[in-house]
Amino acid sequence: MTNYYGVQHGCYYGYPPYRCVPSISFAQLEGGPLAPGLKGLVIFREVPNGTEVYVEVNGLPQFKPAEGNQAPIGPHGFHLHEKGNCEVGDETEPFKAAGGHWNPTNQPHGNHAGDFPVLFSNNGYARMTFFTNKFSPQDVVGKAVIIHQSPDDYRSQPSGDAGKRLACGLIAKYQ
Ligand SMILES: [Cu+2]
Repeated sequence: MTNYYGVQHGCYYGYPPYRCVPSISFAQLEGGPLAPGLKGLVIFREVPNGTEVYVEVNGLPQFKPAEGNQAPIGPHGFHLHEKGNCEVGDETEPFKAAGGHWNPTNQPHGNHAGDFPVLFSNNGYARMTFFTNKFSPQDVVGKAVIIHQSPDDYRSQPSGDAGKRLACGLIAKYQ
């Protein structure tokens, strides 16, 4: 597909450099019943050898340390889930319709393409940028981004024991 300038999508990293038109996809995060004030944006941008993921979120719940066998609230597990469906469903177990982790190469948890770093809240605000070579921005169009109540342990199978789902966002193509 060509864009307005007649340039093929995808980056050409040689010469001339202006022919680079990175593919970009994005998701708007909306909190569910467990975090109704949560709003956020995730941007997936093609960069040399992979994808840069930028996320900015407001309205995360206040941190609560672990107590007994109750997991802490925050830092927040953050993943790609396989189904692009952000229906709330059961209000006590929201966003189950998004399915499990997106795991196209059948890896153990901790190495799923959709395993992301946790989000650290700063009075409800979090921002982070990281790099992954496990997918391109187009690969994740139609998947869902989920923020969880509790941290991912990158160990429990299949999903890291990150607890309930606070927010969901459907990934769409930007360019
Ligand atoms: Cu998840």
